[in-house]
Amino acid sequence: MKNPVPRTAAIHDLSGFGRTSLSVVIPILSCMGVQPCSLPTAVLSTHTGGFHNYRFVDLTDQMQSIIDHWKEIGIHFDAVYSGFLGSSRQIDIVREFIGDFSCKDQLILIDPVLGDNGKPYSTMDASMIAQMRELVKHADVITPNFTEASFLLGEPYDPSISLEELKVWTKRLADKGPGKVIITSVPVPQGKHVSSVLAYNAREDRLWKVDCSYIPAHYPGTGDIFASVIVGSLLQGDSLPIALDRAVQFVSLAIRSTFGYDFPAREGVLLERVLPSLNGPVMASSYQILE
Ligand code: PXL
Repeated sequence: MKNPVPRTAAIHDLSGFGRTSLSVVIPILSCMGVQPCSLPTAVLSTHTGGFHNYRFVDLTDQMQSIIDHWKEIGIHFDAVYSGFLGSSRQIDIVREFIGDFSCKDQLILIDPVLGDNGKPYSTMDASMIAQMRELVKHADVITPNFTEASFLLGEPYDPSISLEELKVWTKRLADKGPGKVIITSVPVPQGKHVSSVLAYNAREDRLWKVDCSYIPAHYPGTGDIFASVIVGSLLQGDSLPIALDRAVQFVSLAIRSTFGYDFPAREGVLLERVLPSLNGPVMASSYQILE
């Protein structure tokens, strides 16, 4: 039976303070008319970006038990969406989950949360990066940032990379399995105040780019917000370039609405202020077709 509202498994941590992971995934998906079913990977007092002495309760053992119950009641998911994973074992669990809950026309989006600005997050290690390289083979869509793309490909992090080389990166990532590859926070060497998002659709051999004006502030959680809008948009039936546009516009609006307030960036963007805009029509379209 078809779900009256599209339903996604949302496999992320729950960080109580700081607007990342499930704290942003749930409101965004609900707002976009998608039912998020949370499979929490860990509970943290705060996310790990900019907070010290955070508490981290690993839920690896509980995850399997929750999944077993979901299997017993036979839940059908229109999408499986994973983000921050807390341990190597969890990466295996997500791979098994994808196999066990697989069904026709399902969307599998893996956001390979590993690091940013050239560095892995404090909870990541080399074996988790190696396993993530395996996990992404099972996705339809992946949304690494530029740092994560370099980790997945085993390439050095070099912000002076050329667009030609980046095009090769998107295709090499697609060769691993995902038909759609979106790389965010791509540096633009000649543009001081812009970064780009690239998206490649392997089936159509088509590449899109959206430029974003750069604001000199870094807010944790924007990658989770971006990927959540992509999930919501694709489940609403949008094309890849429109999903890309909507996600870029929403993240830009969230950052612009936040910048200028005098509070610590580690608290994240003021999501609550901009959430209603997700229900508006797609206003502007700024994607460029590169190939
Ligand atoms: O937004 C990515 C993310 C998710 N979950 C946790 C994090 C981070 C990034 O810092 O620390 C716990």
